[in-house]
Amino acid sequence: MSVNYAENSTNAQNLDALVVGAGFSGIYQLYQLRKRGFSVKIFEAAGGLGGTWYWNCYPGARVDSDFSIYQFALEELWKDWDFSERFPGWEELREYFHYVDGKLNLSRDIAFNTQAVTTQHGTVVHPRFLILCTGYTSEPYFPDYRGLATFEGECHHTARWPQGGLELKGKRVGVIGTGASGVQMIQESGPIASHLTVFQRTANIAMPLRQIKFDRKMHKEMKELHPFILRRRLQTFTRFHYDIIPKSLFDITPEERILIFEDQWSKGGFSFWLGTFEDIFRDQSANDEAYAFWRKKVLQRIDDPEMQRKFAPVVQPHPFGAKRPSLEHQYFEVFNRPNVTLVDIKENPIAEVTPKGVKTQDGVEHELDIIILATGFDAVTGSITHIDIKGTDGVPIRDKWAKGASTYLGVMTANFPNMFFTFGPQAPTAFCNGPTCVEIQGDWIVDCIARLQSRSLTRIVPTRAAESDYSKLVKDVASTQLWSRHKSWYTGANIPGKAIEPLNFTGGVPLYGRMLKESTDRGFHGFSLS
Ligand code: N01
Repeated sequence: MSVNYAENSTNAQNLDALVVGAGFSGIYQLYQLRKRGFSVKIFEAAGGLGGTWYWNCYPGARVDSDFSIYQFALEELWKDWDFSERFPGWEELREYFHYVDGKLNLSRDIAFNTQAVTTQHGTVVHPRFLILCTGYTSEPYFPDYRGLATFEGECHHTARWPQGGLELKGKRVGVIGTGASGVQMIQESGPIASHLTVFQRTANIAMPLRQIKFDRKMHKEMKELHPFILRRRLQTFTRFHYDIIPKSLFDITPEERILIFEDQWSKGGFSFWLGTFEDIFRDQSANDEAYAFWRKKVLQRIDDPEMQRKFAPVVQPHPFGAKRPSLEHQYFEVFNRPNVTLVDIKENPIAEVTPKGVKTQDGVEHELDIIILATGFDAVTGSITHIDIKGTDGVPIRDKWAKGASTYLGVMTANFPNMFFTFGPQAPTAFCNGPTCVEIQGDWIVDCIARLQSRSLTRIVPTRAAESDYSKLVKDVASTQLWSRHKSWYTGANIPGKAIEPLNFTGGVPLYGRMLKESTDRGFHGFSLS
């Protein structure tokens, strides 16, 4: 395998492994492979570490998982680092990556501003293994609006936010999209913009974040708890430190159910989703109960009856959780402000972008200084299919997966020997706490490379039969769950022309981990070795 690269040069020529991407996964691979004595480098397209936390530096961008599980579980790192908030923002996460760099001495093996390509001239490196750690929400989706290029103001995608920042204060700001990025942008910009216009296609069943700021005493208490949290996360379905309640909400009295809902609601974060009843994920009537509870809470926060109808209709816009719920802290209140307008683009779609703003189909031109595209990502597969990589049969990965992704165990794909990926299709990915998933897949990959070396083997590739069986399993599991039947980035339905399919393995991380281990224990069952 040879991979060309553009721009920065490194001395990397013959490597054991080339890692693409310097977010959580790539860093973990570099650290663990180096520790085992392998030569390894990272190519990173960005100018710094952090992956998603490098690109998503828009106002209000912050993580939606508790800091305690959203960091590396390596003791040499967590014992000396304190986050100041329960859900840290991008600035603090960048500081954390800087700290990790200093502790683990990472940058000496990373070529920044460097993209892995196969067409451009440049130095060629010859890694024995290629590990794509390119993230699942890395490839931004830009809608193809007529006239977008003619807009005279500033227009930015949230995931390509200017690194130097952008002044929103006193500006006429338009946000297109109300997913997690949109929610965060809207609640930050509403109070400071002269006017904020939000273009909403689908209402967001967003839940309370419940931020906490920590003082020194709390840090001390949390450090004592940390080893227990790290162990607890290894016992749960999604590797969060709380778990889905393994019973139906109809098996208990309505009173008991309400008390459990209230309890989980008050905890904030994903507790009301990943910490409630198992049938919410598969049974529409159970799911409707959760939505009814959510709706009652949210209606109290919105003044205008018309706005209430837009944000919390009687009938769910989609089953609760079928799109990843966003976390908010003043989102609904923003729409009570006189300087904020909601435009329902399901009823009245965007017709075009003009030099002055956004024109909707009713002929109204919404004049803007800044357009923010919070329109999401070609998620899960996009960051892999946008790299020009060909298999041994000459077929590029984007063509192989054009009608649907197929992998074995969500870590490799047939015809692409020695190419691994993390946080990609058919793995728990979006249904797993990120840094934990990185460890599970990362440890497996490092162990695989070490075992091959110890047996003097140089090549590993999944068999087509194993890939086909595994891909069927992913679809069978998903077919029992509500999310797989609704349009979202979980299924690729957010990208025009993309195959619609379940992109994640949702049988739980414990089962996923067992399948990986079982393959290794059975001599890399499902793989062809040579
Ligand atoms: O993207 P999204 P995101 N015209 O796809 C709308 C992570 N994340 O960047 O729902 C008009 O969820 C689209 O409308 P609809 C997290 O995993 C985490 O917000 O398709 N509108 C939707 O409202 C998250 O789930 C955080 O009808 C268009 C929005 O744009 C994932 O990234 C923060 C449109 C896209 O929402 C993706 O979140 C940010 C069009 N042509 C991101 N196309 C944290 O909190 C799309 N939309 C940690």
